[in-house]
Amino acid sequence: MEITVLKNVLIKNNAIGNDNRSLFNKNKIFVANIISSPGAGKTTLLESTLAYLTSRYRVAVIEGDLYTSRDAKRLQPFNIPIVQINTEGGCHLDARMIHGAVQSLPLDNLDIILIENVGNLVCPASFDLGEDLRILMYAVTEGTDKPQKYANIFAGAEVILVNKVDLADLCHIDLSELVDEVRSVNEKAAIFPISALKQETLVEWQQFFEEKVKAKKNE
Ligand SMILES: Nc1nc2c(ncn2[C@@H]2O[C@H](COP(=O)(O)OP(=O)(O)OP(=O)(O)O)[C@@H](O)[C@H]2O)c(=O)[nH]1
Ligand SMILES: [Mg+2]
Repeated sequence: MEITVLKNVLIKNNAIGNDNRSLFNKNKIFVANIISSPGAGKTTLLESTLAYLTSRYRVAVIEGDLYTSRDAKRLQPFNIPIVQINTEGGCHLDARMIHGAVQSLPLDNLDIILIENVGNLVCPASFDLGEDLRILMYAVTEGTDKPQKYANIFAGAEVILVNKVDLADLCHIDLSELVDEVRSVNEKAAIFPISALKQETLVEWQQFFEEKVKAKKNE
């Protein structure tokens, strides 16, 4: 019985996710869903890339958090539309929440929506939000064993940003071993080792992202 209920939830979520995708496609908005465990560096990445992105594109952010608006406040200086979703304890964003959030965004005046999901390495894997790109951020401080332990979320990502590489030596992490572990559950994802605090490590990733945005504009 419980399994049936869960299935129904996911079927409904996927239907709304598809509606979101149609809406984004109609408006040629590129949407990225950024997933990670708590504290891997999602908001730091947004802080480091929004200056560049907003100088070229019309960007909005949807922030997912259990309770606070702290991440949204960190992004206020960029002066862009930001919607904060508080899940009140819920461990992921779902398509219905995104559908609600976009009602207050100027959809005919946007190129990119960046969604920061709730920090969690399990639940967000199951919920399609209607995004074009699913980005998993993973900090080296989390160890080399997690790709296989949390295989679902690693397998479902099109991009894996291996963050905090500046701390790799301190944490006794061998980056090539970590990449091999990621590859053991996801052969195709584009993998970028970065440090969200250091602009110079973000260049390749930003180029990749920008190409995706442009490709959607020209579809
Ligand atoms: N050394 C180092 N610290 C980082 C890096 N990226 C983020 N941090 C730090 O990690 C901490 C958490 O970063 P956040 O950006 O708040 O992480 P988050 O994923 O948004 O966290 P939640 O939204 O709570 O899930 C902060 O103290 C950041 O300064 C990095 O590349 N290197
Ligand atoms: Mg955050």
